[in-house]
Amino acid sequence: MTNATSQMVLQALEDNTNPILVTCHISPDGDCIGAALAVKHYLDGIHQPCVLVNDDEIPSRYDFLPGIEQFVRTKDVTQKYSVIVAVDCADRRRMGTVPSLFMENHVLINIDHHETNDHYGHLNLVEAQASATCLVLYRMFHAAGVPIGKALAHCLYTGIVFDTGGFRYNNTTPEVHMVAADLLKRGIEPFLVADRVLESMTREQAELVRLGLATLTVDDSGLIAYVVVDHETLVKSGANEGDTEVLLPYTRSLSGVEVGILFRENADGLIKVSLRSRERVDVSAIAVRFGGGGHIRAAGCSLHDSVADSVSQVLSAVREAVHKSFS
Ligand SMILES: [Mn+2]
Repeated sequence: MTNATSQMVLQALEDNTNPILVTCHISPDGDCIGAALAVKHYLDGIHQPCVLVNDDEIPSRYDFLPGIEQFVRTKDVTQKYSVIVAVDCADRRRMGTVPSLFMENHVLINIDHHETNDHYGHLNLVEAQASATCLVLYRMFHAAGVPIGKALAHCLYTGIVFDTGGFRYNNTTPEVHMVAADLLKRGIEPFLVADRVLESMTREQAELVRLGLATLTVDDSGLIAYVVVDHETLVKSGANEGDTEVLLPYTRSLSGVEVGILFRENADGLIKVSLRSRERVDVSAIAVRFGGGGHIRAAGCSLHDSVADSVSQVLSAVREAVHKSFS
């Protein structure tokens, strides 16, 4: 069934005669960036012109990826496109304003691995049991005998490293290691990927950690920890909005903590919430209640409230979920 869909996706891309828009989600991460670039390298291989578009700036830690310089911001694109490939986006909203670049009669190909994916595409290659969108792409390329060169392998490997937390999360399946081994054979540099994706921190990010940790709060149960970064703090640190993710490990990693939460306020006053759980709580179910989505152990949502109200609303939902899981 899935195999049939992946064949249809490849067929649609091969038969296409129009420029293709490839996009991934707002606040782009390693899996979506790796997946979008992997699609680009595939399209290069079959001589199909494409453009890589995202609302947001691509974090500089991904500068080592081949083709990264081809990403453009939505606001800088004037043309409209009739063929779109969206990767790692659970729903249309995750694309931000990119859909404003779609022609009225467009074909949208949705390639993803989120349980909450609502099959918004005309073709939907959604494999919720896959550990990363890059793994969904690997399966598709591998099954079809698409040649996987070094550049393509580097992009796929990056997504897998990112979404498995460097082969540490519980989505690190035997398949993940077998695919990683196959990608390593293509001459990629695993140290480079691990260093840039998992280890490196800019001075601004370190400053953000210093300021952000001053807000680290563990609730009375000891099961929930959170950090709050208001816009003023973000500006003071000199870091970008996307950099705030560096604070997340300090919440869930605390001994005994089940759910870690990061609240951050953007320039428009929108409160973005990232949720991570350790073993029991389904944080995607919590995110969905606030109009967001994600995975069981990693999810996110946004609130149009004040910082204090957003914190209190999300905390009460998390407390309820934690209480259920531990009673
Ligand atoms: Mn992903």
